[in-house]
Amino acid sequence: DKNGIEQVILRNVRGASATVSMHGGQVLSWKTERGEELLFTSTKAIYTPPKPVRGGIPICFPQFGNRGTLEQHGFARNKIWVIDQNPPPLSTDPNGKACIDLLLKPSEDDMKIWPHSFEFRLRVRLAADGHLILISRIRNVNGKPFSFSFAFHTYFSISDISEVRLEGLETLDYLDNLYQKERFTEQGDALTFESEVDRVYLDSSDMVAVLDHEKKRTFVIRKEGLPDVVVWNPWEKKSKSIVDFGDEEYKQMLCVDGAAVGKPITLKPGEEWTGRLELSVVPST
Ligand code: TA6
Repeated sequence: DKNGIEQVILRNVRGASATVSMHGGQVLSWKTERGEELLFTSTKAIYTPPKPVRGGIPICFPQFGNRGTLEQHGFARNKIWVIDQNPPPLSTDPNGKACIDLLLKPSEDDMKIWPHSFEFRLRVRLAADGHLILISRIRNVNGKPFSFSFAFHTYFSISDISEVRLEGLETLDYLDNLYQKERFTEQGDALTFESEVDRVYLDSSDMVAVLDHEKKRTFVIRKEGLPDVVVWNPWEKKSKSIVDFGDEEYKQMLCVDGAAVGKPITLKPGEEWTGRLELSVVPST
């Protein structure tokens, strides 16, 4: 990119593509075989580290949100990752080259602010059917036990926030960031949006769906190892207070994140955690 930071473009046999930046290990683009962009990035995004890029899929690790001592959403999204030359084999070994393995390990400085020896391996794969698969594997190399919270902070591109339904979170409890993270219970119907939403839904099923009425398409989010779902739209007032977010852009995005926030994950020395996210888009009636 213009800062000289390496980006990798994955392309599958049908011409779908995904762009992954070494800046934060962040997916910045996911396109259909017809070249249609499925992820939102702000026209005011800042691509200069250590600022995270507004949009795509920032990786929130080792802390989600502002619930701890680290910067908002932790440092992983602000770091420069490297391409992992010798990724350990995964059960679902990638076929073809539409796959990249990235690695983040703490520097000396990182160990000062978060004194844990971890290895974070991220595999980004664009399957032949256009599904985008992100697998995070975080290992406690040999230090003392550590705990973390995590989210794939996914910005979906949608036509109009007031025409979107989010299905799969009915009846769940959620923590509402707009009310001091207090716990509420969702009613029995799909979510629709008419004001700022900033919630962590707890212990959801492994699949949620974002229906974009105007585009007649549905994003399907499948997840493993990610019990919670973060739902965020800043709406008008909050958008105006975010420097790298256009005033009207809240109408074209919705964050629906596979996450592990309600109960932090604890790893003993040598233990590894895996979080898997599979995104697809299907025509909806
Ligand atoms: O989605 C939850 C949230 O923590 C919101 O409160 C909002 O801050 C959003 O993430 C974006 O955070 P960021 O640090 O990327 O501006």
